[in-house]
Amino acid sequence: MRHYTTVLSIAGSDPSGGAGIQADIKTISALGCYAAAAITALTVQDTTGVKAVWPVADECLEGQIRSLLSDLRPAAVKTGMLPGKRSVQVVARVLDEYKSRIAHIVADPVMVSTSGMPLMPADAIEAYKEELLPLATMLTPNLPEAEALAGIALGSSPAEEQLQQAASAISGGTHCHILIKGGHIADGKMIDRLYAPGGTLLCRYTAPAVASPNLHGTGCALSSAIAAYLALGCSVQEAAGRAKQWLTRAIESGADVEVGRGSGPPDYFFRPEPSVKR
Ligand code: PXL
Repeated sequence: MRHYTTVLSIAGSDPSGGAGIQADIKTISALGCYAAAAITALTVQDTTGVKAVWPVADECLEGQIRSLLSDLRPAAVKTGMLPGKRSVQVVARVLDEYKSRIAHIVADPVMVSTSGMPLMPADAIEAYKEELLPLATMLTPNLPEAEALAGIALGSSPAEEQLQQAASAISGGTHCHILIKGGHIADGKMIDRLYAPGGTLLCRYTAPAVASPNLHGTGCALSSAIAAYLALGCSVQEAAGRAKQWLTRAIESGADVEVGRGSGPPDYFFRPEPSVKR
């Protein structure tokens, strides 16, 4: 029997197809893996922004994940939008039960949409740090998310030591690597920094800045691509590097494509990989 390399995304739905679970499914598929998806919330949204968020019932969320994990064997799990403290706890509890069967969890701490809609309430942050983070291989905060998780003010252009302190405060005593994304750092350099558990800087990733209005879903896509590359056997450092390279090319390819009236997504399928290696 042949097998797909399966990646499970646990995230919110973006019906415009740019971010959330739709971005995750496209990314995971484009990288040659099999995408399974458990939905944490429905959003009302188009390319101009998020209009409303409807969390799914905790029982429904738990049922989806439990059912998938007892049937499929995902090599990696990615978590995205978790719309409340209870959903963080439900996801963490079920993943903890199945952790011996899941090689990697990549946690994207989605807090606010690009259009400014809060996607995770403040009271969920402690549960996120205490219950989900210890299960994860990698966390992928942007600057405001790193600030909220670390409880350290970073401003818009933090020094290297401040970022390192934040990574150290977030990962604490866990085994979780922290990838602080550079998109919100006001130095124009777009450097992503990967820190080992404990906060030692492992790698700085740079990519040519691409001028594109179509950046909707790039955070979701990056964490899904990292999960896919980990599932395919890459090291943490290699997975983060390859994911950024792939995303940069997807952004370049989608830069002049119009999708709706607002911010469109990158071109996830600029170069799809086959899903079964022969
Ligand atoms: O990009 C963060 C994000 C994640 N998940 C869902 C979203 C968004 C942003 O709009 O809608 C479902």
